[in-house]
Amino acid sequence: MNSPETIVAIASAPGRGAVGIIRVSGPQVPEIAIAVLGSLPAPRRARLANFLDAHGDAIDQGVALYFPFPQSYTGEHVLELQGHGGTLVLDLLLQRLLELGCRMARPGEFSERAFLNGKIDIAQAEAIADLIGAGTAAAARAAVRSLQGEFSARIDDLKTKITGLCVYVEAAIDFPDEEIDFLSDRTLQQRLSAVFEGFDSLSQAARQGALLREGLTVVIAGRPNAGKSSLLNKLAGEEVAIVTDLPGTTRDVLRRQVHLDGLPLNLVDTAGLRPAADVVEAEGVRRARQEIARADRVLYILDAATAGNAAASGALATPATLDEPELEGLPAGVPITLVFNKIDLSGAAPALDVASVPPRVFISALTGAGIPLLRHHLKVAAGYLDSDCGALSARRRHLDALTRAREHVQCAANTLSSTRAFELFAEDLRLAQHALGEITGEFTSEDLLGEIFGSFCIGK
Ligand SMILES: Nc1nc2c(ncn2[C@@H]2O[C@H](COP(=O)(O)OP(=O)(O)OP(=O)(O)O)[C@@H](O)[C@H]2O)c(=O)[nH]1
Ligand SMILES: [Mg+2]
Repeated sequence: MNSPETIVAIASAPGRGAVGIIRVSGPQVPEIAIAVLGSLPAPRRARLANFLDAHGDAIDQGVALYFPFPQSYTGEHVLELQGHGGTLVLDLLLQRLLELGCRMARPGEFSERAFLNGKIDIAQAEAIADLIGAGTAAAARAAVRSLQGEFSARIDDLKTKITGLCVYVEAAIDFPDEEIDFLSDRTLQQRLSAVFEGFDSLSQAARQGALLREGLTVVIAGRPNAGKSSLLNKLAGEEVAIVTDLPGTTRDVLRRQVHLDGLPLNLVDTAGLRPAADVVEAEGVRRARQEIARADRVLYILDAATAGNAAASGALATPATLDEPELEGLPAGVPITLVFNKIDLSGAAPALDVASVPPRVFISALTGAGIPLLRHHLKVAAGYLDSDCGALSARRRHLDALTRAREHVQCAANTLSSTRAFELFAEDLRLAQHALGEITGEFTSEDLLGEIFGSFCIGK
């Protein structure tokens, strides 16, 4: 499995620093270590050494670590040189290692080799990138859990349960004399529900992790002057956007990330939607619509003081009392929440009404009334759980694979009860296993590997 090429990269962050680390991995490491250090260091023991150039002069002095195959990060021979973190010194050392026959590593190539050598699976490799990129403590905890293999272990557990199910049914079907009614077979039903429970709890942990990683993109849209920018400022806790009483103040798209109890919210303020007065505003409205189409949720802001009596008073408004045409032209499929703003003027009480479609919140961006209700609503609508409920760092591709796998199991169950055709049943379960295998990297395409490791840092 080991690659014939020896790769090298600066593993520490670019720029000046106290320590600079260069990592080398591959079959030539022992001879390279002897050339650069004078002799091969004892395995896994820190050694103070001079890093030598071609003439035997020191380029730098530092700590050398040698990890012989296979007990290393990549599963190959690895040499780590920890010198001083000056850009020039590190470059000279890198040049020397290239002269000795190394080639520059691609981004993520060390981790890719770790994967190819069976040191980590793909879900763990992705968790490494997630840990490095984590924006909150909760996201970092979820990444560490996945990195330690919890996600992969739960996938394996599901696969074992599915295999058990398959074996059980095959054995039962082998005795055609005994007419088995699968619908009333307790053991089968128990096994099936164990599999579905496994899917549900894993999906929840993964969905939570994906939310922590990617956050929720919330676009604030509506008519000019409704108070969109005021709401952005309120949620951000600072004066991000210009607010004036002139309709058409905001023209550019403004973005700000805030955290809602650990959930990253990517807030987007947009130009008020109306037939534009000039080309600049027209462009602003075009961009606003573009953002709306990409949103995870749209907060559609209405001026409660003018949005119709029933609605504005906070009474249960029928859809007819709303200015419905206003919502036309918003893309179907993007979840919307109607936010009735300026209740300090309309006199309505702060309220959250999730029974209506779309849900409604009554707030004042000026006084802050109702803002806690809005925050609560955003968390609930996203399916975000406040407490650290064992979230596992996950990506959309994982969620997608979990959904497909669950559907295959459901299909298998349906097949069994309607046709008793074991071959079809087994085939559906095989497809489910395959979808689960995609998560850990049992079945991966070159493209996927390139996509995953290509987004890593150099030297990782
Ligand atoms: N009384 C009251 N005034 C508000 C409230 N929210 C916003 N305003 C005022 O309404 C006016 C417009 O607010 P903006 O936040 O600029 O509205 P906008 O929707 O961003 O407007 P455009 O950028 O022009 O589309 C300003 O004068 C705000 O002070 C509110 O809750 N109560
Ligand atoms: Mg604005």
